[in-house]
Amino acid sequence: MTVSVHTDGPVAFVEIDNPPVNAASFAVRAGLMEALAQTEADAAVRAVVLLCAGRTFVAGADVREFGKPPAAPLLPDVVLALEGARKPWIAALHGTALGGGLEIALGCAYRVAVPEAKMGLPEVTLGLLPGAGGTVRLPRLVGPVAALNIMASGKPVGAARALELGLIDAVLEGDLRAAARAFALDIAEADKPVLLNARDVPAFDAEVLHQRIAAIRAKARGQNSPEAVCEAVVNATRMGAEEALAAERALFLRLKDDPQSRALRHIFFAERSVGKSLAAGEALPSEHIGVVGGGTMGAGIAAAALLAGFCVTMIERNAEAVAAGHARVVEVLGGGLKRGVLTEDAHARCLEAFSGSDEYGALASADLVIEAVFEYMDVKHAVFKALDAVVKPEAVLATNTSYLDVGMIAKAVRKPSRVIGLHFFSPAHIMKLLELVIPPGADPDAVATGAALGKRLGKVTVPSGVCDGFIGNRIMSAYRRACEYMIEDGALPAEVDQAMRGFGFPMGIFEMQDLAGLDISWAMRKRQAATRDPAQRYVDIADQLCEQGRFGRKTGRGWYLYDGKTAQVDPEVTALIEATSARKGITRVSMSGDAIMGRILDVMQAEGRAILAEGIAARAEDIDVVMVNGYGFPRWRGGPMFMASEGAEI
Ligand code: 3H9
Repeated sequence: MTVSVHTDGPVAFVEIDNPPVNAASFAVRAGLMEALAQTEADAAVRAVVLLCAGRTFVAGADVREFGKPPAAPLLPDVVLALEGARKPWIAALHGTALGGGLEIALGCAYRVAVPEAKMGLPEVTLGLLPGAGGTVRLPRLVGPVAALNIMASGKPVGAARALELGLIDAVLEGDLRAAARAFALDIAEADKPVLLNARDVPAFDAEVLHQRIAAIRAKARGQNSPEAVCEAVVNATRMGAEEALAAERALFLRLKDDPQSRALRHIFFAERSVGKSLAAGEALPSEHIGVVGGGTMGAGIAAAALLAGFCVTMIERNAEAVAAGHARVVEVLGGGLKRGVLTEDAHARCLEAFSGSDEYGALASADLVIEAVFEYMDVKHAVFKALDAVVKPEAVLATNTSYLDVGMIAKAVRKPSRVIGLHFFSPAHIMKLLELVIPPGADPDAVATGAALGKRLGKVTVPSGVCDGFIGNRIMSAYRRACEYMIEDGALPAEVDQAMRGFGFPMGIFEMQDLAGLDISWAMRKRQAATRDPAQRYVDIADQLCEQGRFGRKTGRGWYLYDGKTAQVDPEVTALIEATSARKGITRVSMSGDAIMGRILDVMQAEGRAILAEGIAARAEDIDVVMVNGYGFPRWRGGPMFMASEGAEI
């Protein structure tokens, strides 16, 4: 039974059991209606406790049902029916009461929760708004400003904060069932609280609400759901409940069929299914992680591992480099403490679990070592040879290379099958994406160990085969090249960047290069010059900038001129670009923003198709997950391959 009723004296327990996350699918909705009828009809029942089996209270509507025709009873009607019960219902929350789950709880007369429970309305992250009365009931319960913050951010609040806000009535310690029963007996004889729908919105500061709405609109960058959330909250403050519920329903239905929501749902499921088809291997237990290299990347990886509870040993060439690497990690952890994402205790534990050394022997007990040194094959080989001499025979060895052949690197060790690639993105303790690079012949246990590490670090871990740049950097190289062609053919960097921002990227490719620094890729291009195919078109504008010492933001000049953090178009760069086109005999033709972005998208999709055909990515969805989580592709567009499959236009 998906929903069962069990009576214990005057208290009835209605329990939902719909693994994995108790989503409010058809069987749950129908079961709740039956449970309501049964408990209303049972004269012995004075109060009803609604709770869930398994790891969580209802985590939302069943998103998988959104592509199908709706089947009655619909969730808004179920919530209305619960709200109309003659007997008090008490929602007893544990895990994550999200979306439609929290809306069910809002239909109950009371809400109680265990201290660890979290509550939220994350619909906006799926391109939706709460559609089962949440936009109407939450503002009436906690006030419109707090309700707007919860709905527009999509972020859950903890039980303590929920109690402060008045979202729940009590935090219950100990066994939830027993504590909720005691709560039910306490309130069974009291008058039922006034229905949320019958209440007025509490007094609020209209100016504050308008400022919040303006800030949300400014941040939405083309997304429709934040705007709909704002509209619904304003409705809740101006309309009676019935009218506001009808308006919410209309907004919800419009958003459900909006391509933005389809795209966000696509990414939601793509992220959860990525890597599931990997060959079965057994992850080796890992507690001690080694990191070779204490630069920005190595320090970020070390910090990420410490934050996830690992012991970390960092290796550098000499005592001075060890100290510098150590300082970088300490700085990252200190930042976490300052921002409040780390408690004092957790911060102290991280520092205690961290050590540095200039002796590879310190890695003798490491279960997994990640190398993050310079991108030169001979340097990598030296590191892997040194590791091979000291680590346990079963330890997994990983390289964080961004583009070198992982199979070639593996040749430095006696058992190459234990070598994999773990390609992190900078800053490694923040960026969600991890490419798990699998060279031919890799041991499935080593691969499973890398995947398990990614999971524990909270990363979205995407398997990739070996090729130049793997999935993400290979696609980025392709569209960067296309952008260089476009500036030689007639567009200007600011026009390309503007087109990308307009599409939804947080920044354009040229701004991004200025931020990262132009010198590293310049050095790489110089190394590759001898092997470059002379027949292939080559744009040397970036080289010319570097020759003038224009390395990007850090030198105050790159593709743009910088005054502090503000980028300005530099007429000298424009002149240099125009002179280059003239030197090559190219008649410059200007391009519209749509034409620029259309070209970028075409190139991304063509490279994505090649990556799939070569088996570098297992699925088109994986490419979308990479582009969205590592390269700023707007999530609400679903990724380049999703756009291609939908025939979507810019
Ligand atoms: C909504 O409620 C609309 C209403 O306002 C109005 C209605 C009219 N549906 O993430 P995990 C699956 S919109 C279907 O790996 P975790 C997921 O695909 C919804 N399936 O676990 C995966 O399946 P599989 C608002 C769902 O412990 C499995 O559950 N709610 C749903 O890391 C485990 O997921 C949300 O947006 C769903 N709603 O995290 C909450 N949710 O095993 C979305 C999960 O086959 N969910 N699945 O791969 C989450 O944020 C996380 O899943 C949660 C658990 C925090 C609950």
